[in-house]
Amino acid sequence: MKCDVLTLFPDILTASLDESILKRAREKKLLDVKLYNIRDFTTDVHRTVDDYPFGGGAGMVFKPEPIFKAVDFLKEDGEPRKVILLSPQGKPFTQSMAEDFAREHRRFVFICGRYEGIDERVKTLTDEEVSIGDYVLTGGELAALVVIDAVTRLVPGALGDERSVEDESFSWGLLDYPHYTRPREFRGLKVPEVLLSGDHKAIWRWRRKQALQKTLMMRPDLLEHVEHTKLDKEILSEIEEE
Ligand code: 6GU
Repeated sequence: MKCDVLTLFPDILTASLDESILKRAREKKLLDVKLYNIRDFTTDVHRTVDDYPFGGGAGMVFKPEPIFKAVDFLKEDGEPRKVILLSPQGKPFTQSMAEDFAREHRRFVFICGRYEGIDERVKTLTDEEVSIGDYVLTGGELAALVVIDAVTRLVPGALGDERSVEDESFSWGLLDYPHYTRPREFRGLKVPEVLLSGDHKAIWRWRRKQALQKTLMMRPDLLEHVEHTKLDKEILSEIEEE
């Protein structure tokens, strides 16, 4: 994944990009993130990025000029880019959107909004407006990180073990099943016997049942999108009877 991030606070992103999986992905050239400070694209002596809202009201509005200048600058090399505005008004970011982004080999530009809002004309520059959930953040930086993180771990080679992507939760459309490691017993809490049995079919079934149960309890809405196999239906009726 190649992306350019336009922000007033590049440092919010640097710490995360310099740790763990994202750091390793960058070292392996699987992830390329360039951070640009929008303030560097201002032209006045005060480096102004915001202004009062037309029509009045509280708060400031992000000016269009520096953002247009920054995007023009990025587009100079002629490489096609998908421009994404991060804002609470955007389309909800989902795992399936992350999968689409991971498949696309274009560059991405993430514009991180700030203040009470952004001049509406900036949207003429963007291909998509994306939100990471129904709550309001002080800016789009954390959202950009969330998107970069979720997409990077889907890039082949970014995780040590590729099975972890396929195995887990949302790739089944369900929440994840519980995990255990050593010791077998810790403070009186035992690891479920089936996981020690070596019976892979029984383990698979137990995990599927746990995932179905957890999803039924925490996120029943997710089950509407899951196609249940014969075994799922059998497990679900078992759950119903319990
Ligand atoms: Cl993308 N930006 C802001 N400021 N708040 C958000 C968001 C984005 N997604 C959810 N809340």
